[in-house]
Amino acid sequence: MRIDIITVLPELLQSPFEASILKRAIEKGMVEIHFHNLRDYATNNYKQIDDYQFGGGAGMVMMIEPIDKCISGLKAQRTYDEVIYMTPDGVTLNQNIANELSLKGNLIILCGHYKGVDQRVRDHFITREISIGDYVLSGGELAAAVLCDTIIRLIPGVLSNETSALTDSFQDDMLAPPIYTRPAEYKGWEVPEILLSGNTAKIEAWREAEALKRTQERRPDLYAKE
Ligand code: 6GU
Repeated sequence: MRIDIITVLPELLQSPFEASILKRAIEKGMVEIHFHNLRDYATNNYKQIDDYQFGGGAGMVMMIEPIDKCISGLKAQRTYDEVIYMTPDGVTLNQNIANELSLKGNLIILCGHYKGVDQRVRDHFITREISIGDYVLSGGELAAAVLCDTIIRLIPGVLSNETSALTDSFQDDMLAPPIYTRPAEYKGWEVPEILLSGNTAKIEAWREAEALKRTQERRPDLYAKE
């Protein structure tokens, strides 16, 4: 998989890809991340990438020309499956979207800033608009990092067996059950006995029941979908 990220603030985005699972996925050659500083595609002498909005109103708007130059330049080199715009008014990200995107080959992610981009960018270049939740961030960069993390960890071979995505919360519209590790007793607080029993069938049944209970209590909206 190859992901091209277009941003006005590449430095805000780089560190998540320099640690942990994402770093390992890149080092193993399973994913390539390329950052493109929109400022490098500015067309006038002032390196301008934003301007006042027509009709008046507070806040700057990201101009179409630098974005066109960047996206069209990338598209001339390879075919992209999706051109994604990170924006608070997009479709809210969930595990289904992450699963779907993890199967793609090449993605472009455009990070919104200021008031957002000229509507013509959305009309003519963007294939999908994604938000990460109902709250406002200063820009799309942190949202893009979240999106990339959810996608990349799902690429086959990125996670080892012990970190398998199959047992994650949300993977089957269920939260994960409680988990424990050694010691079996700490300050008198004990681990549920069944987990120490070695009876895998009973342990599996207990985990399923606990996951169900947790989902009903904490996320009745997920439970209703079943
Ligand atoms: Cl994708 N961008 C911004 N600026 N704020 C957000 C968001 C995206 N998702 C949730 N809030």
